[in-house]
Formats: sequence, structure tokens, C-alpha cells
Amino acid sequence: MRLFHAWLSSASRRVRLCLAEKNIAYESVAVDLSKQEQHAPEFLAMNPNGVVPALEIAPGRFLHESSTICEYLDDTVPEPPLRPADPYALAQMRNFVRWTDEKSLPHLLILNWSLMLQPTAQQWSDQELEDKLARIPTAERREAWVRIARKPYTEEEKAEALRKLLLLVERMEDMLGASEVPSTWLIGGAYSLADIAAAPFIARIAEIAPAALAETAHPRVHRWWQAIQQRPAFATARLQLFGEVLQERLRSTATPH
Ligand SMILES: N[C@@H](CCC(=O)N[C@@H](CS)C(=O)NCC(=O)O)C(=O)O
Repeated sequence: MRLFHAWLSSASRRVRLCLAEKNIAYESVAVDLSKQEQHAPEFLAMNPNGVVPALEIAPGRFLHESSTICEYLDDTVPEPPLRPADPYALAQMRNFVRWTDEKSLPHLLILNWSLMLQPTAQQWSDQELEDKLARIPTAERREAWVRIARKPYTEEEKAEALRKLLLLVERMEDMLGASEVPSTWLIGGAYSLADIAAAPFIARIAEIAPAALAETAHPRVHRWWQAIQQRPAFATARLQLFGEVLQERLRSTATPH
């Protein structure tokens, strides 16, 4: 298998976590989002949405959408199982994953892109921007790139994005307190793709708003975050700290070469 991904991308991190839990060997192919490698025709042939990740499961056979990829991996490599057997719990799991896709990712995008992509994108000429936009397959992402290149998100918009991202912590605290039998994990009393879906967002919140994960603020999410970081797969999946990567990039661009 070959995974086309970006180290800091939440959707890619999910798939890496899933691959690591299942101990699946794969070739890692890093896609540079700041160079729009995800919009190149070769990449669009793998994922027509022009976003990472894409997984090559056999020569020339590709999957996209992190949640779909994770379910495929759980179907084809059943051990350890990462979905509840009970259909009701499974439906809850899927709804939660979808909720994070719709309600968490767009807000994290605003915060991450402002840091990672804006410095490069705002230097493009109008012609460069136009050429790049022409290769982006979805209107939603074209708009996001226009914002980053020409109309940077304001401090108010970023604060609002963080406020909305933090709703995930509230939701998880409720979910973790709702089950009749207390469990560390979100759905059905066992570690699942729901926990994997949330992990990249909570990892980012741990960096930008750590107080939200304090024991005094959200004790159940606090325990969940401690527990997920103890899993061997967490280290294997390399959810490096954003700040560290940013510093590293700044150092390498500052060094003449
Ligand atoms: N729903 C998709 C979201 C994928 C996604 O948004 N990927 C982002 C990184 S987390 C990306 O490739 N962004 C680059 C772009 O939009 O140009 C999934 O879960 O796979």
C-alpha cells in the first residue's frame, strides 16, 4: 500500500493512526500542500477532490476520504476491530465521525492554513493565484485558497473558529459521561474509529488551547487524551507537534542553501 498524505493534515493523521493500530506496512508518500501537489493531475487521478489523503490499495487502485479509508482498512484487516459490532453503536460512531468532518475540520482549517500556508500564498502574483485556482476541483477549497492568499482570516474570525473547534471537547465530554458503563473511549466501550477521528483535532487543541483539556475543565476528555497518547499506535502515527514543525520549517528557510 502507498499512503499519499501530509504529516500535519488531520485527515491524513487519522489514516496513519488506523494503519498503525492494525500494524499495516505501507509506503509513505508526503504531499506538499503549500506547493499544491494535491491539485496536480496525477494526484487528482487518485483523489478527485484534490485533498489528502489518498491510499493506493493495489497498483492503480485508490481510495480517498479518511473515514472511508479507515472503514475499508477495518473491513480488510479485521484485527484489532475498530468499529463496534452493535449496529446502533456503529451508527453512532459514523454520525460522530461525520460531525467532526463537518463541524471541526473547517474551523481547524482556518487556524492551520493561516499559520502554514498564508505566508507563501500571499506572495503569489494575481496570475499565479489564478493558475493555481484553476486546478482546484471544488468551489469550497478555491474559496479557502482565495481567503488565504488575498483576504487573510481576521483575528475575530480565528477566535470564532477556535470557539467552534472547542465544541468538540464539549461534545466528547458529554459522550464520555453518557454511557451506562464508564469507559475511556467514545463509543460502545471500546477504542474505535470515533476516537481516531477525534484524535487529530484534540492533538491540535492540546497545542493551541491546552486549558480546554485540563482535568479541571473537562476531566473525561483529559483522561481520554492521556489514554490515547499511551497507545503504541499514537507514536507510530507521528502526530508531531505543529509548533515544532513550524519552527523546523522556519529554520530551514532561514538557512542559506
Ligand atoms: N473529508 C476529507 C478532508 C480531507 C482534507 O480536507 N484534507 C486537507 C488536509 S487535512 C487538504 O488536503 N487540504 C489541502 C487543500 O484543500 O488544498 C477526508 O477526511 O479525507
